[in-house]
Amino acid sequence: MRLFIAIPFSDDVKSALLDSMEDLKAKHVFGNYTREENLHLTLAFLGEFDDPSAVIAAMKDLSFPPIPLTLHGAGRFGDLYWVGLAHSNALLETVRTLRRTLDARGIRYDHKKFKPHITVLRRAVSAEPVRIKVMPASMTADRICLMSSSVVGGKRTYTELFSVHAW
Ligand code: 2AM
Repeated sequence: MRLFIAIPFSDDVKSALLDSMEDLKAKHVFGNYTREENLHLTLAFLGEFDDPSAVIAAMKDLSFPPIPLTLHGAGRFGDLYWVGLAHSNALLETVRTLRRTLDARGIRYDHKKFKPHITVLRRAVSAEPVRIKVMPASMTADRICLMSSSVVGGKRTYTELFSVHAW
């Protein structure tokens, strides 16, 4: 199964992200918008991995603080639009600890440098470059989740398999 580890968002943060998407739609930017229930912040992408219990065991070893998150900035990776986050030492330190824990257990993941971003639109098409409006929103993340990703009825669907809580 296709797995990743992510932080889920509060209703306030999701609502601010939906506002950004509505603003892009109003500016005639077309493409594959992220569905509200799929909004998340990925901390580690494991990809195809057939033993979620090994990942769950690794996550049980994890100790991390509550993580303050504030939406801040936005940008594009090619035709992918994202909303960013204000710098958070707690977030960066937690990702470091998570990756060390996965390494210690020999669990493979995508080692690309962590660039905190929330994808709001894929395969964007617009007549001209558009700035993404970011609405103010903050939360404190106190949960990290193991997610599986599959296509159900033609829709990309994320399912929470397990979660660990902040100290
Ligand atoms: P993205 O939003 O930038 O595509 C599920 O696919 C989650 O894992 C998404 O948040 C996705 O980021 C992230 N991810 C990170 N590395 C990935 C990779 N190599 N392939 C697919 N998804 C990846």
